[in-house]
Amino acid sequence: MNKNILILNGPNLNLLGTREPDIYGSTTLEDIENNCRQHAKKLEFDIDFRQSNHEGELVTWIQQAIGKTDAVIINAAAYTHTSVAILDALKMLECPVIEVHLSDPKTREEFRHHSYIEYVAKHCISGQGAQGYIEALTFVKNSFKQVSEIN
Ligand code: CA2
Repeated sequence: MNKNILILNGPNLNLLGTREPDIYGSTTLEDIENNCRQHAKKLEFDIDFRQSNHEGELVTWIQQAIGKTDAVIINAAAYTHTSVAILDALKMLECPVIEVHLSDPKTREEFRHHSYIEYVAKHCISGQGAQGYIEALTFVKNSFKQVSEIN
């Protein structure tokens, strides 16, 4: 049976590809979703790809994923640097959490250097643009393979 992967995107990422292409590239979030769907098919994953500008909605979606999702890939956008609420919700998950950023926040303004997501993330991919989401899916696949090899 295919594994279920939840891919969450935080505020403003719905406007991706329309501004600041020097930092975030010209790929739209819809392009990223389509690329993830194609790659997920090869990896035999079912993906649920979502974006919200609202912290509480992201928290609710994470809560709904408890016990139902095999991994969460999250680009929490600006909430990465501010949201204890998202961190607390992610802590309730038993599945792996992978943090993704299009840019590399650690090399940008100081207020982007701290990540709350980092406390729970099994792995973090930054600065790879849209390709980071594909790498995150591949990372998840490889970690499932390793677990099944051990068992
Ligand atoms: O690099 C990333 O993926 C970020 O998570 C993007 C966030 C930023 O606050 C983080 O520090 C790093 C910002 C997303 C803003 O999205 C835009 C969409 C359209 C045009 C410009 C920005």
